[in-house]
Parts: sequence; structure tokens; C-alpha cells
Amino acid sequence: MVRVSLVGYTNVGKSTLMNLLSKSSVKAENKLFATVDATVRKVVIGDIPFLLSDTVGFIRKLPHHLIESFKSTLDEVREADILLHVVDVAHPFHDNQIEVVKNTLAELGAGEITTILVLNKIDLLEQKEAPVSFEELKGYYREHGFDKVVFISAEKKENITELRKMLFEEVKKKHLTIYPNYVDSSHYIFTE
Ligand SMILES: Nc1nc2c(ncn2[C@@H]2O[C@H](COP(=O)(O)OP(=O)(O)OP(=O)(O)O)[C@@H](O)[C@H]2O)c(=O)[nH]1
Ligand SMILES: [Mg+2]
Repeated sequence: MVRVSLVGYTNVGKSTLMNLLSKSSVKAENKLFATVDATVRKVVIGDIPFLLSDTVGFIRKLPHHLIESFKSTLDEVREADILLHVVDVAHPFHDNQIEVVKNTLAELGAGEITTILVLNKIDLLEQKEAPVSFEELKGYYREHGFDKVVFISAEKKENITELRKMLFEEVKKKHLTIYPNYVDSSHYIFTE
């Protein structure tokens, strides 16, 4: 099966998104390192099954006691076909956190894996002034090497269909490379 991994800085909403996409119940808490192990769930979108794994959050300096759990996360990440890089877009230093995650992925040898940049917590932005539109911001992130960008709120379930559609398209591509002899791919159609 195609393997998809949720990666990102700690406390950005990876587990919340995992629960939403897989309808499972993974501990999501407003504290650092709520997740200490990789958790894997089977998810199906539009007939195509894939494995979705939640991972421990990346951080600039990892606390010592988390190094073991981090190792199992590293394996999940390395073996992934697709990464969902989740970002807390309402965090004042989110661009910095994106850099930390990008550098960590590169160090792991996972820098070339197809990545969807998922800018989460847009509900928190709406409370402030929105000086630039999401479309303009997408352009900004594309210039920084992310060609697949989506703005969501995992908590308020905003734009989840757009994310699922984008994920489905990437999963479909990978699925067809794993099963190239599967001739009738016409029934792989996105369903909400
Ligand atoms: N306002 C808002 N809060 C969110 C959203 N998504 C997640 N949260 C909150 O952010 C906090 C962290 O969420 P988690 O899903 O545990 O984050 P995580 O990335 O899994 O964190 P670690 O496992 O610690 O790395 C929780 O309090 C969530 O309720 C969102 O879209 N909007
Ligand atoms: Mg978590």
C-alpha cells in the first residue's frame, strides 16, 4: 500500500488531522510531544487504500528521552511515499519551523519525497486581519519549493475536501506505480 506520513513541528495539529482523515482517535493535546510513537492507520479515499502514519513532532533540539520514539518515527518517514508537512500557520515563527522540518527531512534522506504543505489553524488567522490572501500566500510557498500547498483548519474542518482531493491525486499516482498492471484505473474517482 501507498504510505503517507504526517510530519511537522510539534503542536501543529498532526494528530488532529490524523483523527480527521482516519476517523480514529489519536491523542491530540495542546502540549509539546503529545505523540511519542508513530501510529499507523489504514485510510481509503475514492476506492484507494493507503497507510497514514502520525509521527512525533520535529523540533530544533530534541529532548533526550524522546530520541527512542523519534527513531521509530524516522523509519516511518523514510519509508513514506508522500509526506503531509503540517504547519501551524498562526504561530509567529511558522516559517522558521518549516525550515527546521525541511532541514530535518533532508538530514534523514527524506528531502526528495513528494510533499504536500498543509497550512493548518487558519481559523486562528481569521480572528486577526488577513493582510494577504491564501492565493498570494500559496505563490509565496511555491517560490520556496512547495508546489502543493493547502490551507485548512483541522479543528474547524475547513477546506478538508480540498486537502483530501490533493492527497487522493498523489496517492493515485503512487498506487498506479505500485500496481502498474492494474489496467482499469478509471474507477479511481475522488469521493467526498
Ligand atoms: N485553533 C485550532 N487549533 C488546532 C487546530 N488543529 C489542531 N489544533 C490544536 O492544536 C493542539 C495540538 O494539536 P495536535 O494534533 O496534538 O498536534 P501535534 O502536531 O500532533 O502535536 P505533537 O504530537 O505534540 O507533535 C491541540 O490543542 C489541538 O486541538 C486547528 O485547525 N485550529
Ligand atoms: Mg501528535
